[in-house]
Parts: sequence; structure tokens; C-alpha cells
Amino acid sequence: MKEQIINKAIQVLDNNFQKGGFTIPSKGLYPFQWKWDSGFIALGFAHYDIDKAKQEVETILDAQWENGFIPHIVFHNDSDTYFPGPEFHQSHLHPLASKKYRSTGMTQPPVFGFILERLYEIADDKQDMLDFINKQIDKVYDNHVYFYKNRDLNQDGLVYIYHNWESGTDNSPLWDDIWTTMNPPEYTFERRDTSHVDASQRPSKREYDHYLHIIDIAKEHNYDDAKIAELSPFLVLDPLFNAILIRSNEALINLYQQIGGHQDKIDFLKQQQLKSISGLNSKLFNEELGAYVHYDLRNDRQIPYLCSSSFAPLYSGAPDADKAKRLAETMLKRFGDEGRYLCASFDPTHDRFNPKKYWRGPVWINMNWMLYHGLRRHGINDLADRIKADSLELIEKNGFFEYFDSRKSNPDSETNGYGGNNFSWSAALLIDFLK
Ligand code: 9YW
Repeated sequence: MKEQIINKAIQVLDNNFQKGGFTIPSKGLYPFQWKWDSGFIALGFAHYDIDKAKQEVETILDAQWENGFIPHIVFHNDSDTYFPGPEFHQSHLHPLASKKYRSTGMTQPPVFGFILERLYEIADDKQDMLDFINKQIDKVYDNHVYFYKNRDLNQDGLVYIYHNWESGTDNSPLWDDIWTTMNPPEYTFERRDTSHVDASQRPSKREYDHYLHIIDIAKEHNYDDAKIAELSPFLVLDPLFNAILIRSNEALINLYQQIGGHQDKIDFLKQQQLKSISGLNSKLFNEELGAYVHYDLRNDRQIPYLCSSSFAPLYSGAPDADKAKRLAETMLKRFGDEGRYLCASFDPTHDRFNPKKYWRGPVWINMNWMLYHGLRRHGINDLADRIKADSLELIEKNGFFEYFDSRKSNPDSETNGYGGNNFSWSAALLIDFLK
């Protein structure tokens, strides 16, 4: 049974692997290389084809800009199955953009620190992997320096995102209050996502108008960070993004110590680490809700909703034992009744919850993977094991979907699997869960 499902996962990954040495998340729907997908995908490969794992990391890091920025999509190839493509994003507007690859001008969560660390744990030939890491690690370090230098507006260790696509949780109800502060033009464009996936499972046309408008503002200023910080209507401190940065800082410190030397880099990372942890705990923890929340910097207010990102700091080690316990209690109480799989992407008790629509409620395997490791880190093993078991059951019963309905008895559909099928990170992380 275990071998069978792992073999299926391997097939999914191998089918999505492309000639250029990178892997698409899902055929048709997402035909390019995405930043945080690429990290999770590398973990799946590492268990059975270490060369592919290395290529995956190499190709994404190769698209780094001269200022350390790593884009959220790298357009290695042409494709007319996705909108908006390279013609819309125009990364070349930024003077330090990669000359080799077309990309977007926004980023995604900085997973590569902990990805390199996990690759080292998985690899049989440790010296070979350490040599590989030694070649790549400075790129990841430069990416962290980019964030601290350009995106830590208040110098409190918390870095902002300027677009919902940077969060990775694209159409979360979290952003609804920000959309009401904007009035973007009605764009004319041809949606491609809804030709692959039922429209009821995807963002609305009006939501896309907002997404495109923020990019247009950034483009008007050649993706200049200072201008974006001044003008973007979307400017948010995200507990998921910052938790991932903190976890990756920690991994970089460990790896540099393993490699030897690099004391200046270790010192910088340690100093930022303390600041970021204290920023996360003081600015983003919401006592009333008992979890971390997002902060809208543009409108200077917390965004007081619970979602799966609210628990992501468990993975970073930022919460102390009391806070970790509180987070687990909140998760169980609001997300964890017996009739549900963990962990819905948005608060199931809230009226904005939608069990079928993308980041407005469904369960995502990459989030579950981080929550599993976060809970284990704090010794909250029962809940961790439940998250792992739920993830495996969802895939075994439904297939390698992009996201899943959290309701165990689903009155609306025969399947709990939604969005793209044969989805790479669902396959990759199943392998990592089972190996
Ligand atoms: C889009 C590729 C990406 C993920 C994001 C997810 C979705 C793409 O797919 O965004 O066009 O909306 O939200 O986290 O990286 O899997």
C-alpha cells in the first residue's frame, strides 16, 4: 500500500519534470516554475533521485536577480495556458533583474534555507550534498539580506509582502478588507485558469482586477522597492512568510556552521533572527484569538482572522512553550472538530469560510507539512500525527490534488480533491511524509 502510493507520487513528479531541469506544479494550470513549489518538490525528488532534487534548486536559484531577489515564477518556457504570463509581468523593467530569465517582479515565501537543510538530512552521501549546499547557500543568504535590507520598513525584523501572490495564499478572505480600500479598473483579459479548473474553485474576475492593478503600480515604478513600499495599496506583514524566513535563517546558521567559516554571515543571521522572533511575537500575536495574525501596514491595523498561516510560526520556533500550547488549543477548537480534516486554510467557524474555493477554506498539503513539523518541534505529537494522518488519507482517498475539502462527509461532491490534479508538491510531500 505504502509502496504503491509512493510509486504513484513518483510518477506525478517525473511527469511534471521538464527538460530544462525544473518541475511544473501541474500540467496546463501552472506551466512554469514557482518559487516555493520548487523547494517542496526538491524534497520529494531527494528521496529517490538526488540529481533531480539538485537541478530543481539550481534552476530556481539561477534566476536570482543581482539584488538578491528571487522571483515567484520563472518563465523558462513559453506557454499559452496561463495568465498573466511574462508579457504582463515584464521583469526586465527592474534594472537588476535576471538577464537570463523572464520572471515575475514579485516573490514567494523564502523556503530555501530549510529546504537545503532537509536535503542534507535526506541525502545518503552527506559530503556530496554539503558540497552542493556550499555552492548554493550564498544565494539563499543574499536573498535573506535582500529582504532585511529592502522590506523591513520599521526595522523590527518583520518583512512585508506587497502582493497577495507573494503570500502564497492568493485569494484568502484575509485580503477582502484590503480590496475594499481599492478601486481598480476593470481589466479585459482572457482567464486561463478557469479552463482547467471549475470556476467555483478559483478566485473571481474582480479579485483578478485587484491582483493585476497592484502589479501595474509596481511596474509604473520599475519594481522599485522603495516606491512599492510608498505606493502599493497592499502592504502586509504575513506570519507565514516571516515564520518561513525565521526557520530558514535558523537552517542557514546551522548549515554555515557545518560548512565552517562564514562568521560574518552567521553573526548577521543571528542578530536578525532575534529581532524577527521578537517582532513576530510582539506585533503579530493576537491574544484574543490565541494565534498569530496578519498586519496591514498600509492601513496600520491587524487583520484579525484565523487561517492556516496563523499557526505557521510553530515551525519557526518563535513561540515559547506556553504560546505553542495556546496555538494548538486554538487550532483544535476552531479548525479541529471530529467531522473535519485538518487544517483548513481559513477559519471554518467564520462566515467567509468556503470549503471549496482555493485559499478560502480548503486544506493544502504544503501547509500541513509545515504544521506537522512545527507541532512536533514543540512536542505536541498527537495533533501533529493527526495532521499527517489527515494529509495521507486525503491523498489516498482522492488523489494528488492541489487542495482538499476539509469536511469528512462532503454533501456537495463525491470527491474532496479540488483544483489541479497530479499536483507536484502534494506528491513530493507525501513521499517526504512516508519515507
Ligand atoms: C496562481 C503554484 C502556485 C502556488 C501558490 C498558489 C497558486 C498560482 O499556485 O498560485 O496563478 O494563482 O496559490 O501558492 O505557488 O502551485
